[in-house]
Amino acid sequence: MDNKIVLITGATSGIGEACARKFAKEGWYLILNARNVSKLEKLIYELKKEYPGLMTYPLLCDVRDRGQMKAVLDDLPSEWTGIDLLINNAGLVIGVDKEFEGSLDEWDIMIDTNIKGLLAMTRLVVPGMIERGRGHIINIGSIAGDAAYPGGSVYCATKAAVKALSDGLRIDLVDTPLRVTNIKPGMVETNFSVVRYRGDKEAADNFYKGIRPLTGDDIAETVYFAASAPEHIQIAEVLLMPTNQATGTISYRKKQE
Ligand code: NDP
Ligand code: 8X3
Repeated sequence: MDNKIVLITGATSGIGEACARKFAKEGWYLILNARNVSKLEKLIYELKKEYPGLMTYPLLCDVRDRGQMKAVLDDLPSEWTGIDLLINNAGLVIGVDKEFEGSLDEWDIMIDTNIKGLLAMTRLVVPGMIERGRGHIINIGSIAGDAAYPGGSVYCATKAAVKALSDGLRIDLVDTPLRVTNIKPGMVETNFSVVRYRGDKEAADNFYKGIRPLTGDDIAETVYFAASAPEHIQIAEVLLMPTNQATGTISYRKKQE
């Protein structure tokens, strides 16, 4: 296929979905990973309606399931194997518990998704990129990886790991044409906070009250900027946040009436 191919993990919501829309608009072909078949079918239907020439390939798997991930990647038809860009986006936070009080099971889910899922996908996709002599890996890290904040220690640790894995991969690929980018957003209004507050939509909405958060589209624009930079430029990291956010813990919220 002549068009470039991007594989996006966690493509059915928020930042991943916004990336799918942006790259479709820019004429890329999409391998869209999701674990929920009906959400993925709906997204593909909408995308094809908006971009009639678009080619998509559904990559159904939970990124925590290494065996399933390998099987679906091994099954890629030959015209889809030439992946130009991997966006490791699937990720989540659950809870705001203290490190000595939270649930080990919920922490496993975060660690297995945000670290081990990203690592397994990288391990499976990057060798082909090296063989083809081209490729770019964009990891969705977070401002949370720069410093821990109250009630976020495990999530922050997973995003610090994403930074270390991005930096390590960049070092390991230094003698190749491949590029590695870590995009580190601050507050972005997606389904992320609903998951953080275990489905409590009101608590999630309150988190964004009085501040204008970033959107998935804002992040997708930044991801696309990094992906479309001239090949001799490697955008290593981007930290971006709302104008009224200064760090992971310091934000200004307008008083509500
Ligand atoms: P959303 O909850 O809106 O989207 C997360 C996506 O990841 C969903 O499509 C979800 O699928 C998918 N996903 C979660 N677990 C798995 C899994 N095991 N296998 C496959 N897919 C999975 O949140 P965001 O778009 O905000 O989050 C995307 C990334 O951005 C995450 O890595 C997050 O840590 C990061 N981030 C988010 C910020 C924010 O403020 N929103 C800020 C900084 C970083 P499903 O719908 O099936 O659950
Ligand atoms: C998400 C950003 O600061 O809400 O990674 O944890 S934050």
